[in-house]
Amino acid sequence: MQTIFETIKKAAIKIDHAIKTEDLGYSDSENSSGEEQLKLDVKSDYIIEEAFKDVSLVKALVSEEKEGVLALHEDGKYTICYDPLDGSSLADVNLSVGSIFGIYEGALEAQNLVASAYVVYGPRIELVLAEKNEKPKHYRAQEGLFNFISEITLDEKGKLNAPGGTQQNWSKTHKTFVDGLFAEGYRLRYSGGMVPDLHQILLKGGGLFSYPGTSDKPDGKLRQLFEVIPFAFIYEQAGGQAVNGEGLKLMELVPSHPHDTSPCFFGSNYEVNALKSAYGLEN
Ligand code: AFP
Repeated sequence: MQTIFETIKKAAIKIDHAIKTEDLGYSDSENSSGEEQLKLDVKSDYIIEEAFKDVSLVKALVSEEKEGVLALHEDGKYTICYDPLDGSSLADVNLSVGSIFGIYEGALEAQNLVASAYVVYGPRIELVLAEKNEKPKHYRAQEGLFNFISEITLDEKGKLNAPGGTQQNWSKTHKTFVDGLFAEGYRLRYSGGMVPDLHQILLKGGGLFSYPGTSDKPDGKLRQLFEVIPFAFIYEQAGGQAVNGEGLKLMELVPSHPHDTSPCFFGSNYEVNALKSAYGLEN
């Protein structure tokens, strides 16, 4: 797994350079979800594909920016599903964006995730790596090298509330629940970038990030393989919870298509248990 983590670090340095030096405009192509691609989306995807193509451990790559599976090494052990530049539409207003990696062994479903990682491209480049039975590890880049900072543990109860999705399309249950957290004094922390928003909750002791099913997006917006499952793994390894709002842990998801989405809630135990109660689910 260290070879894969080192490859992610090399790609991260190159992507950060591209974000800070290259054109932020749109390309003339769309991704497999029909979304217009930024030139940075395409470049970041290229950097990651090039980085992994000679790593014999990697059987295949699945990118949020492309349809299908890119086969690399027949005898490879892992399939890496990744979002090369999540929140890329925020780059042109100088907000933080990120890359997300899910490392799977076997069929592409949550129970086969063996490790995950994400990179935050902000004032500094930050990296979190997570493996089974270990706390997630936080690193910060300095002159191209990643220095270990600490292991990450979520408090039982936090202070931050990151409510995603278009509020006018929330269910009444969800609106009542979110308003209740604010009435308890939670602080709104939502940039529209999943990676920095979830990174902040992890590092600032906890809270809740929610992207529910909405009337316009009943299955949510965030992709299971590239975004939801990798972060669910990290939140559970940090001592928190990650659920879909219908009684399922996100680490039990079985996508039927590589680009399937899911409603998702990630957070400290107090907040996720409160969500389950509000949604009429048993704790
Ligand atoms: P973009 O990649 O289109 O900027 O979307 C970012 C994202 O996928 C994820 O990073 C955010 O958490 C989520 O969308 C924000 O969605 P809303 O703007 O609907 O809250």
